Amino acid sequence: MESLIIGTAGHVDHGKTVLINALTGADTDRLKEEKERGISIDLGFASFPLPDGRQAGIVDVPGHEKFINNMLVGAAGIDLVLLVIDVNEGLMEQTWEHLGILELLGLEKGIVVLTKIDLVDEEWCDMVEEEVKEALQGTFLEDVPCCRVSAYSGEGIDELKELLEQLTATVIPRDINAPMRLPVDRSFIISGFGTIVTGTLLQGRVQVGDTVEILPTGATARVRNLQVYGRNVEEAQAGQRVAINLAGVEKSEIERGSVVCWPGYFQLTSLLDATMQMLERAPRELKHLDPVHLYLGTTRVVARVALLEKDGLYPGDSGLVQLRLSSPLVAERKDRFIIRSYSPVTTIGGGVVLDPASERPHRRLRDKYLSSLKELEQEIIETDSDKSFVEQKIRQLKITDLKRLQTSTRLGKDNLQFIVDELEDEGRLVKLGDSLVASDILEEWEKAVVVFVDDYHEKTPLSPGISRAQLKNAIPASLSIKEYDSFLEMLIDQGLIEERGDKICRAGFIPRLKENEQKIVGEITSILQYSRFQPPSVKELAQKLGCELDYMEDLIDYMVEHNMLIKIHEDMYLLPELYEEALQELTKHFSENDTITMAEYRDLLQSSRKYMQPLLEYFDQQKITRRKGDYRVPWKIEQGGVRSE
Ligand SMILES: Nc1nc2c(ncn2[C@@H]2O[C@H](COP(=O)(O)OP(=O)(O)OP(=O)(O)O)[C@@H](O)[C@H]2O)c(=O)[nH]1
Ligand SMILES: [Mg+2]
Repeated sequence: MESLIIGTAGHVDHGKTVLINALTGADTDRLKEEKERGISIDLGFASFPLPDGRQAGIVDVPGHEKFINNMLVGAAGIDLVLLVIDVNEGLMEQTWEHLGILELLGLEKGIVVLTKIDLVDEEWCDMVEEEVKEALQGTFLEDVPCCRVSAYSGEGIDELKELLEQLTATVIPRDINAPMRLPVDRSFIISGFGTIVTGTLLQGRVQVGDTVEILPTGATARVRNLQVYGRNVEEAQAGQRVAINLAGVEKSEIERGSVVCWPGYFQLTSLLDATMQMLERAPRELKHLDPVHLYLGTTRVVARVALLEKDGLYPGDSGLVQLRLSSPLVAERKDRFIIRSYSPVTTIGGGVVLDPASERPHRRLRDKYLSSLKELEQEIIETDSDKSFVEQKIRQLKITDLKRLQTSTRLGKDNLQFIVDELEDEGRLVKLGDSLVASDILEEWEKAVVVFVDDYHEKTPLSPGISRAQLKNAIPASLSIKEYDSFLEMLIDQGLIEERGDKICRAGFIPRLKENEQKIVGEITSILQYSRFQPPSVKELAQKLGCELDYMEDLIDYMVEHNMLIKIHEDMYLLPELYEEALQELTKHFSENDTITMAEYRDLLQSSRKYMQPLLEYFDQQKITRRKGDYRVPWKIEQGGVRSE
């Protein structure tokens, strides 16, 4: 069953409540004080069965300027409006104020109703209608039908019902598959039942037995009973006026302005990026960081408006703003809000939320934020698509996974997945394992890594490459190990870099020696040939050849890397041919003996204990020999893989 909400608007005493009574038979002025004073104070609700079987709810709002707060609560969540004008008075102060509010809330449909026609003649009616039509030019109610009624005589009421039926047929139904969200407009206790809340279900659906969350307190409660238009139901859907009987929650935890919603889906926010429009009729300009009253849904908080692109917003102006709230509320992208000046309290403007979870206070006039917010604004105005919003969030977060993105965008999981897939297909984002990065940001990182590696090679041409840990500094974002590994793997796949051992180098990189270095390498080789099995240490080599120690170490590393040297120990390097010779001596010895002592080996190689110890340890390491007390035996592997003792 489709549902929708018809709102009312208009100056005090212009006949809204009596009109609703004529349409539905309900008296929406239920308070004693309302009866006594003959004016509406708080919101009233009535159900209105449309002739085609659909149900509508009608919201009666007070017209008196003192109760505009209540009107604002009622105006949130309506689908179309009856702008009620007393034909005797025409457009008055609150007619304009309500109209401005509805326009700022993005309402697009409505009917103008001239009331109390029993008190005037037709000529007067024609004249007032003419005037009203002219005055409404340029508003969302220009060229809408105008209906003349008398609630007393009943004249025009049937025509109005017919018009309503036609117009309601054009209302786009609310999304019943979105996460459930109900801004509370009333909460009260009925003895024997407990806490009851009412409101217009903005999106999604709710069933008896559901667990719901209440924000901002964060309390959870169970739906014990549900009523829609006074009837018990098992399920209520978006677009309906709903009364929920909640179990497990105190009345103090829930009040007008609270939000009843799916648990865990909605979040509180205190920082909103928005686009704001000032009313033409606003009494003065809004300055940077002016305090205001912000009305969103059924909530009202004090906020400061940071003007992001202008020094002042003048009546009729619009601009990007950041709303810094004094207490958090639930807001979603595309939510509309109204701003009233702090004191004296008058409606001055309103706008649309572009980003409900602004990451930090923006500095003014900063291009970076402005251009991205402008894009969002454009998207909302033109295509109403979530895509660019998602893309921007990904960019802001630098690297994110779906879960974090969902918290950040507040979009439904399926919807978000769909958008992410689309962005990936279009090449606008790239997946790094489970994480997402905007493709242009990834490109920047690629460039940064390449430059970093190139720079490293340039500075240390002898080094085979850079360590992974060191290379991570090239990326201007903090990546998890998993993300970093996926990123490097991608660069390796693209042929930009190569992994050699535990080092990363540019693909195809060959450490090269300069001419003078080749000469030094030659000299090192000669010295080592000459010193045979008593090679000088690296330090001694550096001294002998007049080089810096660091430099000599690089050269030696290079020679090891290129099999020009064998590293026996931190400070003992042998030329490969000498190593072979040493090995041959050992093998020869073992062909005739079962064991060898360090002294025996030393004599064989005409060396000294200082060198023999590291060399034999090296053989042990290589599993050529095995130490047994003071001597060594060959490390034999027997058939079947069992080592001999
Ligand atoms: N003659 C005549 N009087 C009407 C008609 N409709 C309303 N009235 C009178 O106008 C006065 C105000 O009517 P309400 O319906 O209470 O006006 P309202 O717009 O709800 O007023 P607020 O809620 O206070 O803003 C009452 O005294 C009604 O009796 C009508 O069609 N004909
Ligand atoms: Mg009223």
